[in-house]
Amino acid sequence: MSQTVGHFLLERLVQWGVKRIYGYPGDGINGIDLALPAFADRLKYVQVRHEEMAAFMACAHAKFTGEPGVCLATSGPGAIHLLNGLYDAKLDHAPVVAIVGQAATISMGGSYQQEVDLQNLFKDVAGEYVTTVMSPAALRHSIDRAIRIARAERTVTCVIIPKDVQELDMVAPPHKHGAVVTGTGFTEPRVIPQNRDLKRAADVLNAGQKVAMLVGAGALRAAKEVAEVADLLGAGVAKALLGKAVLPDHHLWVTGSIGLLGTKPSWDLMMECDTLLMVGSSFPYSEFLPKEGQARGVQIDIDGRMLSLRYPMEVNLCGDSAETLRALVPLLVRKTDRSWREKVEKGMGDWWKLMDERARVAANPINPQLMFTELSKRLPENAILASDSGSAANWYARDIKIREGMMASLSGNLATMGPGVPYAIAAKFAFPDRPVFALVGDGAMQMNGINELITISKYWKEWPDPRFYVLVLNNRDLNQVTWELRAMAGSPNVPSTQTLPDFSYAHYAEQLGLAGIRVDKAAGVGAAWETALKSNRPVVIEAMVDPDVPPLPPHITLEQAKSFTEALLKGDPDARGIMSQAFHAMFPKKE
Ligand SMILES: Cc1ncc(C[n+]2csc(CCOP(=O)(O)OP(=O)(O)O)c2C)c(N)n1
Ligand SMILES: [Mg+2]
Repeated sequence: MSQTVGHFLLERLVQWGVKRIYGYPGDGINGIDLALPAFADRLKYVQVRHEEMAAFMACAHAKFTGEPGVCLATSGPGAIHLLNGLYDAKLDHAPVVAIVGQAATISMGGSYQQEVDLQNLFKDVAGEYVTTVMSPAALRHSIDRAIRIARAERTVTCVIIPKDVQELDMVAPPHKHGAVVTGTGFTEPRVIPQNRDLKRAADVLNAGQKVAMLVGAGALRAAKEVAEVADLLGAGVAKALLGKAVLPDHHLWVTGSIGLLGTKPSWDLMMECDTLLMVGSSFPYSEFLPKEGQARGVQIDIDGRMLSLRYPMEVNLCGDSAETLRALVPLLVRKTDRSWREKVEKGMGDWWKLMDERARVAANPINPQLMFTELSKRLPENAILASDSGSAANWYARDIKIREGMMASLSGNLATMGPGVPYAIAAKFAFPDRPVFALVGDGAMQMNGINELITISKYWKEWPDPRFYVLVLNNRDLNQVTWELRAMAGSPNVPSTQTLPDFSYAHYAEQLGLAGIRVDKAAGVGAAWETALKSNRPVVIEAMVDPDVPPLPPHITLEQAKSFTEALLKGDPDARGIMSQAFHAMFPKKE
């Protein structure tokens, strides 16, 4: 029986093991969409509200499962809408394949309606592989290569299919000169550095007396090995944002997040260490790493391009994190002097107490940190968390204690607003029996989240387990940037750009048939979480939080403190509230 190109495309995706596509229709992909019903039992189509969300979901699918995510959008506007989500995937090294339509081959080059130079548009974001399928015989290799390259390079690839080609009869590549004959399948290789380099690395690590480790997304599947090496080296371990789920936070030698959203113990760890072992991270802010020359460095990364990128390393090991650490273990000598690690643990013990105190500082009406510490205590087993960018990312980074078996992610390198809710949706589709949490600011909700609540209302009854929670921080402000303006630029608040219109997120959720909980008193925070966790349907928890609680960097530099004070002196309209909040946060009073 003859088969169209559109039909073969879906069949090939199934052969590659793809189970779900995130998409939005348009006449540029009708030839693909028409074939979808024939695959209903093998390929789930998730209809989103905006193509950018489809790309975020494909990205989150890749981040949470390790499999490539697939998104499908029409030509012109649909393809353009994908871009931000695709960049999120590219920057965080998540394998994502974008399939997009194009004007018909008979009209291409004719300045035709919805005709955009897609090959050029995607050239940067899908730089490793973007191709336009001009003939049915070229489809097979195009899709095979797009998926294989996305996986092998951990990046974004794109297949553009003109609409008339989608409707043509499929033709297998002929057995003749000029044909490209490809197959499916990819398995990860085992990549381990040379023995001599492992030995050099071990020598550096064995010589150190104060070893700091920094782990990122590349170490997510190497938890056991990271813990074993850290124990041998008596090291403290800081976690880059994307590596939050590498290790549970109950170990006091885990110093949590690093950087502007980091902890003081991570800062101290880096400033005082004599040796740095970095595993699977491209954490960008070098000023939070040791000063050049202070520490001897060893780095492990599967991607040779990422080595010695943030700190000049003495030994650069190109290899898989788990395999390389395992190969290092027999070469390491267990440090008998544990005083460095004990110091780290003491610092972390104090830090957790401080976090708890900061969360309990009274605010008007709710201190946002309290939402996170109260959630942290109650997080169900195997929870999956997705944070948005904004102040939520600070509290997510510092106040949520990850436990074993949990997963957590966000937009790390692009740090874009808007992925919180779509990431959580993709997590739920990938792991329908696990509880999923989106932690989102009101700006990000207004940008994307409230629209994707409609997607949740469309699909949640299909989920065998309804546990799905969206925390909205309603502060009527683009607060993270408001603080950046204050702390970095020394400018006063700019209400015309920063203040957000109010919106009733909880009521809106109810209107969609979801549960809505609005909490506006600190005393009600614990109870709000308890009620939410018992809900028989997805819940939006709208928390009325105080925009004057400062997401202070772990170490306020003199410069930042100065511009902060100047902003207040120049008549920032919120000056009094901020002043009192900053004061309490820095010098919390014991209750
Ligand atoms: C697409 C995009 N636009 C703008 C920014 C800059 N930005 C980063 S955080 C932020 C504020 C987020 O506000 P909201 O979601 O309300 O969270 P809040 O910080 O108020 O808790 C902005 C504007 C961004 N990162 N991404
Ligand atoms: Mg806000």
